[in-house]
Amino acid sequence: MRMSFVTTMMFVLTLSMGLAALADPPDFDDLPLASESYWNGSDGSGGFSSGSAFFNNSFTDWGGGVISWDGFAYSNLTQEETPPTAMPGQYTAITGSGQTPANYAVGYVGWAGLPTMSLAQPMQLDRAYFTNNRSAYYSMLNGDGFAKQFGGPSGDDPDWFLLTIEGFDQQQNSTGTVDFYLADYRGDNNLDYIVNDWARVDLSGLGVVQEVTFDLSSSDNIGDWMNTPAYFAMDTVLPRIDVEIDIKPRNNRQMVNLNSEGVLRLAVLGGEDFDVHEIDLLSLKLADAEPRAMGNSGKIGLFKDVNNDSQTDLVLHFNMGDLNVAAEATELILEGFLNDGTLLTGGDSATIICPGNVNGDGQLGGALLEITAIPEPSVCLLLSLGGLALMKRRRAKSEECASIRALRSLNVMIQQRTSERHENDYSS
Ligand SMILES: [Ca+2]
Ligand SMILES: [Ca+2]
Ligand SMILES: [Ca+2]
Ligand SMILES: [Ca+2]
Repeated sequence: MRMSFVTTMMFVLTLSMGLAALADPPDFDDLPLASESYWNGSDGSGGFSSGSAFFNNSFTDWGGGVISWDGFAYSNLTQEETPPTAMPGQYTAITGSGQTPANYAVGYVGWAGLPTMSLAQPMQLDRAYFTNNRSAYYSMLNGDGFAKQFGGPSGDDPDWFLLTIEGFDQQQNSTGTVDFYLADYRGDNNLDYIVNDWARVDLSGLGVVQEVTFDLSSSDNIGDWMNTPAYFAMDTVLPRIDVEIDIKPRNNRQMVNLNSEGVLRLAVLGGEDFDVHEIDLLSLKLADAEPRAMGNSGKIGLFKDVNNDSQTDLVLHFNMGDLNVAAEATELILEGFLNDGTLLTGGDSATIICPGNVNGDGQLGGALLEITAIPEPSVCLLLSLGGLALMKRRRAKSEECASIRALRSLNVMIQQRTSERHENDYSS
């Protein structure tokens, strides 16, 4: 068992709160900090909270002006702090700013346990952003009294500096690890790099986590001692929730007819632990399309229970023509954010109907007209036989819908009789 006191406290707190609202993403910008300064735990508080996550810190004052710290600090330094500390640049991200302004965290792997982020409740993380601090960056770039210059004199040494991010569930079992190389000289020398901007790191592979630890390792060691300065900088941890959506609620025919001038109706299904009122409506996008106002109300979104489970759902309307979707797609993805910044994603199966693909089988059958490029207006000619214009082109299918829209913009009307011509199921 590696459950810490803090974690135990948070576990008890979570139980007492029951199904709490989803959490604020830690971005460190909620921490009070004078400009061009940092916090390193010198108040002895043992850590800090940002959003709904707690970050550990162990600080020791050895006397005579000598201090040490482990775990996490936070900072908004844009350049090396003055006066210089024993380890110049330890509190400064190499970027000179946060990924989200202005504060960011700095982790240090020391002696008192790994830098650890403890979440107020188990959640799925989507991503976080990482970079080097100045101390580690310049040590690797140039070498210093302890550590080698990465690549060595020849530049050929296959050096590396690795951040290993490990998730733990409520029972403190590992949920997996994510590796992120803060420097990597193992490949072609032209591709060797030391990270110097905020890199987005996908954390979704960790699954649902209660706690996350951060460890560092390097190619440059003496025995068990790592010579590379054991720092990393971190910002903007984004949780995510996967929600259930239903294209055409109560309708199992998932046809999405891009040739239609109509409206696609979609429901985001609420649940006992998910209140659809928490959704930031203006952030939502379905296949790049923003929801449109519903009817004449001017409102985006309607809250009602569409599936009779006594949980309020969110009904949205999208213009079919706004959807940016490949003909071969089999799913439409809704993305957006909750009001607290949590990323929201949901997908539902869809059969995409493009002009010329009237039966949704992905095939453009019945070659009555062959077009190999988007025609110029002056030469635009569309033959219509029996009221049905079928088209065959050698373009990649993903281009078909966009090309057809271009045709439509030339006022070429394609008459197509399908049962999906008019979407009638969006009356609310
Ligand atoms: Ca920030
Ligand atoms: Ca190399
Ligand atoms: Ca449906
Ligand atoms: Ca419902």
